[in-house]
Amino acid sequence: MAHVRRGLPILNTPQKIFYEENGYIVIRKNVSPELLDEVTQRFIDICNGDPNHNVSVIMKDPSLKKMNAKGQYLINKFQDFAYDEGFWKYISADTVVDVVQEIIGPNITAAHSMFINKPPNADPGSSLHPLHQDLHYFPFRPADKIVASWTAIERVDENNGCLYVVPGSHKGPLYEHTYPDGFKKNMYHGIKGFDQLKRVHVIMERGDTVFFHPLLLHGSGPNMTKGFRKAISCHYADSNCEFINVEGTTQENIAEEIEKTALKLFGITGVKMQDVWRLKSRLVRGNPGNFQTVESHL
Ligand SMILES: O=C(O)CCC(=O)C(=O)O
Repeated sequence: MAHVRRGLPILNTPQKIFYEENGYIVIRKNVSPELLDEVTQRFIDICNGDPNHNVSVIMKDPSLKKMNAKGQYLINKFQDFAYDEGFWKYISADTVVDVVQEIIGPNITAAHSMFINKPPNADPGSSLHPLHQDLHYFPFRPADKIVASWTAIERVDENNGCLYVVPGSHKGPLYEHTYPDGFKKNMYHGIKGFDQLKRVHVIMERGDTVFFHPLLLHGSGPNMTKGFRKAISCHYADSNCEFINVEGTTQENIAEEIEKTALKLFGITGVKMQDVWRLKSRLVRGNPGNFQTVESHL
């Protein structure tokens, strides 16, 4: 039976067809301004040194570090905050999760979460995100049972580094990812040789959310404005997704980096990429399936 809100389907048939054909769908005014204010304030407070949080990874823009920038003028990403009750309000927001349920079904695990900030004045090579597919980072399948939400916290367009996508590319394979030529940021892998593909810039207003498939080719440009470009995002998987062994696949390079980072940040030895995903994931709705097989989280 179709999932409904106030008597209307969450996604209508043309929206479902658009997602299936293009690998993404934008839902306008999907997240309330109040919730966006709350998560933004939480981001700023933690950037300013509030120690009371459960954010696993806090990343600084390397070009802004050299300029001695501070706080939200320096920090460009929070990652893995499913166990932070402030950010959990976004991850578990009904307006987001109802759309996710339409795409991947009722058993939903939040597998990866990010607050992405593009501060002003960064080196453009550092501010951009190269063309990539998110499935490169995920050791679970099937790909059709994974979806990302990405919500604009302010208007995003080509001037401040909105997302761009290659419509329909989710129907292709997972490509080999490596570090791009030029600026290298930890784990920002990209694919090479696809510059001729037609890119669509996804222009969005505050509160709009784009939902997209993990094989969709996408990236974002640099923020060339004097303001910030902030967004909040979560990758959701059907909890019944199966973990895979990535040895001997194109994902071996990222597995190695993730395992080394887990050792450096958390002192966990012998950890496999699959364990990292189990540790940081959190059940959102339905049955726990294959993800919540360990007690603690990072
Ligand atoms: O927010 C951005 O600029 C890009 C985010 C993205 O593509 C990702 O983290 O996979």
